[in-house]
Amino acid sequence: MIPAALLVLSGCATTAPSDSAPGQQSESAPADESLTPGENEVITLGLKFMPETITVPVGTTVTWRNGETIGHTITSGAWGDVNESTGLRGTQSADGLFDHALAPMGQEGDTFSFTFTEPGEYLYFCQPHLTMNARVIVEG
Ligand SMILES: [Cu+2]
Repeated sequence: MIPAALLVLSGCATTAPSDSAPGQQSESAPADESLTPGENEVITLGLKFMPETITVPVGTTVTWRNGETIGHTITSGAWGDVNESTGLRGTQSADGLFDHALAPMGQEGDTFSFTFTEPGEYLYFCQPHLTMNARVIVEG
């Protein structure tokens, strides 16, 4: 169990200087808090959408924010045949409602917003990353 203890110690050490993030963004939230999705917000992190299912009232603008330094896409359309052990989807079919190339965190274009004006279930995915499969449920 010594390795686990070392991991805990190093984790504490790396979280300490989180207040000194470069001030490109006007919000002064601590770094760890900035990786927590806000209301009507989805963050891309660890090749996942967080949360993977978000439920909002009709007329809501949902914002996606990149939480890591690689690009993603926010591509509307059905996905399926997700492998239970790997999380990789087997099928995808873009439907053209929205398709945004999300820039890496900290770069221009690292957020994307879309307003849902009709109730329904909207599936979307990230084109290059087969683990990134999510949905927006819009309640009327
Ligand atoms: Cu991605």
